[in-house]
Amino acid sequence: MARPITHFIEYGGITLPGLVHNEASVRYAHQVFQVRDSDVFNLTYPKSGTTWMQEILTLIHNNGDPTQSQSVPSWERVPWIEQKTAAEFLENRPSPRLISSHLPLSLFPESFFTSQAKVIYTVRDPRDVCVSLYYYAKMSSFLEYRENFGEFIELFTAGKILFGSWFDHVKAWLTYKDQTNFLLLTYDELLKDLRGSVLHICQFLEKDLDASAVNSVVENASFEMMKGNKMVNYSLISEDIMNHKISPFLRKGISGDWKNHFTLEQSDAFRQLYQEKMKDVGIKFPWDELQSEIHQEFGEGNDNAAFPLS
Ligand code: PPS
Repeated sequence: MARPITHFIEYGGITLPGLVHNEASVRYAHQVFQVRDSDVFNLTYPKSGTTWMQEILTLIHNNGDPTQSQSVPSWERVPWIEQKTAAEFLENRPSPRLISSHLPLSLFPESFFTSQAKVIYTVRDPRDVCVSLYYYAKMSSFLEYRENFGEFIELFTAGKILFGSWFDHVKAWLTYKDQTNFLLLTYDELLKDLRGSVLHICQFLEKDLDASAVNSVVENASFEMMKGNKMVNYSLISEDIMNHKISPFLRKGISGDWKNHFTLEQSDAFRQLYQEKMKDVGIKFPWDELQSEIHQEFGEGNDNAAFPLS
């Protein structure tokens, strides 16, 4: 079946899908939106854990009570400021507002920079982001897609993809890492220790949850629970926009799936690009180590998947 014609908009040097954005909506986020000191931002490059954090923040906000998570779609509870519906969802909402955004630093609301609002920035291994985005582009009708994964990696590394380059996004936001209103998390640490991460987020937000509330956050924000929750698994969206039979939105929910998709040649090329682009960042991510492991473990010229598939 032919994919419907995809419509994109350009704003401030990045490309966004026209289905939920237009120039006015991004300009509104950038120049008009009034940030409040009590706002909490869930900030990510796409496919890095946005939906997961929407769920975690909603549950923390509700002291572990899952009623809202199970009755209101995630994109209404923690809406994106850059989307067309932002003003409708956010302007009259009582504080504290929970807000999502994929915007790069350069397009973030101007009013944020004089506010005390808090930002949680979740970063994921860019190779896993690329794989997740590949399947998302495949199942959705509004994104740039290439069936050939090598060609898709090229789109991704060139930043010719929604919200521009992963490298530019992450590097710019990491300049904020030492600010007291900025919490840097990785998808990997959420996976490894969800409870510890929830406690860390609660501390950052100055939210004092008792043990049973924390248990409920952890339980309801698990991959299995979210996969079964139609308010967060995107099954409410019509099939011609997102076809979950092609690939579910909540697909695998793991770290390292890139090893099943990148050839050694592709992973070597990516590692070189990564090292070059990220050399001045001054921060170590869990996936930085893996990059050199691969190089040691596999000689050049092996064009099978970088790790055994088992
Ligand atoms: S989007 O479209 O930008 O909002 O996507 P985003 O939510 O950032 O990323 C989707 C990926 O996050 C995974 N996910 C989770 N992983 C583990 N546990 C939980 N609870 C969870 N919730 C969402 C989701 O499965 C996508 O990753 P992949 O690798 O495609 O499975």
